[in-house]
Amino acid sequence: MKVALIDSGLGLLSTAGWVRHLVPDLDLLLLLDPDGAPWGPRSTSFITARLFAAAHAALERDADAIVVPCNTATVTAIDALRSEFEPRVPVVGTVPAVKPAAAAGSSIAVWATVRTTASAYQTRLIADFAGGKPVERVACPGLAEAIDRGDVAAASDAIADAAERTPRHCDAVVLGCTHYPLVAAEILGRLPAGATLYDSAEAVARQTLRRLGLTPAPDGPEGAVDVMLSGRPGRLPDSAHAYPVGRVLDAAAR
Ligand code: DGN
Repeated sequence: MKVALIDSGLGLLSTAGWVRHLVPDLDLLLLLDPDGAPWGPRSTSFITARLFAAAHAALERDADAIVVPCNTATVTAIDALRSEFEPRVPVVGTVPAVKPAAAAGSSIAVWATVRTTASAYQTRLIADFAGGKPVERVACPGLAEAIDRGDVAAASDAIADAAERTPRHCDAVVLGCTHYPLVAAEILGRLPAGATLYDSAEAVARQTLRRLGLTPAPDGPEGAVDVMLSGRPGRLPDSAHAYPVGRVLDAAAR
C-alpha cells in the first residue's frame, strides 16, 4: 500500500516519519511544491489548485491514501479536496492539536502560520475543543520558510520572536504548523520551564492507518520512498538533512 503526503515543503517530514515508524512497509510518496512554496501568503484558489495537482499525481502513482500534513492547506482547502477525491481514496487533513493541549494544560498558546492563525477554521477549532480555556494565537511569520531553507539563524530569530509574544503562563504550546516539530528542541529551549509542546504528526499518522484499515506493525521491512517536486520526480532538498527525520527518509528515497 502507498501513502501520499502533500505539503509545500519539509513540514510533511514529521508526519511521514510517524507513518514510517508505525508501519514501515508502507510505500511513501512525498509531494513537495518548491515552485509554489510557501503556501501561507497564497490565495485559496492557488493552494487548492496546487493540492489538486499533487493529489492527481498521487493517484496516477496508485496512492491508496492522500494525507495533507499541512495546517495551512487543510484550513484552506480540505473540504474541496475531500469532495473531489473521496470516496476514491481517504483524504486526511491536519489541524492544530488544541484538544489534547486543552485536556492537559491550563492555558494554551497556538503557534502557526499567519494564514492558519487568522483562519475561521482555527476559531472554530478553539471554540469546539479548548473547553473554555484561554488560548493565545501566536503567528510565526517566516518560521516555516526558514525551516524549509535549513536556515538555522533565521529560524532561531523567528522562534525567539514568537516566544517573546507567548504569555509566560501558557503551559501548553501547540505547534500548529507541521514544519515546527522539526525544530521542537529549539522552541522548547526558548519557552519557560514546564511548558509542554503538542503537535499533530502522530495523530495524523494514526488516523491515516485507521482510514486504511491498518494497525501499527513496527517490525516489518521498509517500503519504498519516492519524492516529487512540483510534479517532477526528484529528491528531498539538501536542507532536509538539517533534521534527523529528513536524513532518514532521504537515505531511504530512490
Ligand atoms: N507546514 C505548513 C502548515 O502546517 O501550515 C505551512 C506551509 C507553508 O507554506 N507556509
